[in-house]
Amino acid sequence: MVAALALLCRALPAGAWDRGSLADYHHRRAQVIEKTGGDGLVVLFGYGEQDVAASVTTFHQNEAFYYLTGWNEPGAMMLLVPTSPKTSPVAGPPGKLGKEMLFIPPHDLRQEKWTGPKLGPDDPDAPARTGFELVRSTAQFEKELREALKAFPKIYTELTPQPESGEDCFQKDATAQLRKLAPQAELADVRPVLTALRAVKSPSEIALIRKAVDASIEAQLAAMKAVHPGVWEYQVAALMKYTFERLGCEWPSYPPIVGSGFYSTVLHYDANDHQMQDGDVVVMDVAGSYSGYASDLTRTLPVSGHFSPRQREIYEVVLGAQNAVLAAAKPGAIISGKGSNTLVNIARDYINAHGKDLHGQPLGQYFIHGIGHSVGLNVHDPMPSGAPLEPGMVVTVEPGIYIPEEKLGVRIEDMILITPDGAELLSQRLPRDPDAIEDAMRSR
Ligand SMILES: [Mn+2]
Repeated sequence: MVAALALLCRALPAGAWDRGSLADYHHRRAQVIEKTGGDGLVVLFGYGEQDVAASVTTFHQNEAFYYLTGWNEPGAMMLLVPTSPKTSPVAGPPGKLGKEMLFIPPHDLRQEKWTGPKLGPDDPDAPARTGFELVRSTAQFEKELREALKAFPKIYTELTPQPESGEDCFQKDATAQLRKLAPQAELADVRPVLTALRAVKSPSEIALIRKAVDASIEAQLAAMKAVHPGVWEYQVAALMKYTFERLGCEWPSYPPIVGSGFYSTVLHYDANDHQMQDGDVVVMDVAGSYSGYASDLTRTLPVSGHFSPRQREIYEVVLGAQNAVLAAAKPGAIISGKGSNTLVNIARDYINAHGKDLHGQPLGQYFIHGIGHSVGLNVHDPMPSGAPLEPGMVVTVEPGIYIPEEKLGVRIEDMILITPDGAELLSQRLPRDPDAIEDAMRSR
């Protein structure tokens, strides 16, 4: 185990935030201009310290802003100007990216004693470090916006909040600020374009997701060795966070859920404050993010190290449903929505056809959530609803059965990458089979 960790440490430099190639972000900006038709400016605001309560938590960037800039410091803005047949500001065939500007706060040397050295807009290496040819002070944003509006009286910006990011007031405030600066401009929502782009991952994004998954697999394996009667749920959650963070993840992708006994049936239980009892199962929905990219994995273990016959029966129904969905996951398949052959229906049909509750009723009624979701910069990444799967999409497959009457909840959650002819199980290395799970627990 120690040797395996040492190997992984070499493969995953701890604490390194990997932005990959800055050309990738430039390419995305060019795509946004093309997909919006190039008939307007694109303006996005990054989060400020106050938007993420930076006094109590680590700063994390507005995901839409990060997706297009790779810029991870507070208080920044982005302005994209398309080319225009007119000479101003950038001549060229319409619909292409003409000018791209990043605005960052000017140096505040007194504050930098607290925050450490920051990049300033006038630093000679600002373009090289940001990938923007034009880096300006935030104080110049208004002037540059007014200039650009002369050629394009339309602005694409975020008009809908990002609910998956826990956003509350940020988007409203940003829109109000823009309306004040450009009262004559027509505002259009850039979110549908960003949602479509973000749903299909680039090779560099997939590489980061693999790192998040690999570190989270190690956390799940460590938990398999640590679970036994008398251990507290929070102790397992702490071990899992420790494990993926020491492998370079910066934070949990969502509040860790470690629920045993009755709490294995509570979907968003995150108090993790019960002691595990012999004879119960424990659901561990815990995973970390690597360089901003999330992962999402769940395993269900018998606390004693051995599934009871009833626990194994229910576990195998969930596993069978997951295998049925994995076999059906390929380009063109639909996660949920209209039509009978969606992935969620495949799972529900399987569950209904196998096993019964204590009253002789089918088990489908105990599968009470969706079968999967997109994963990327957010653990519930935006994805056009009802859209068919495409190569490059990364989604979870997570059937579950929750029977409170039996204090028995089972969820098995893995992540897949859609490939041209099927799907790759990214979390292949993490045991799913009940015998393999018991083996992994026995080697503790
Ligand atoms: Mn999930």
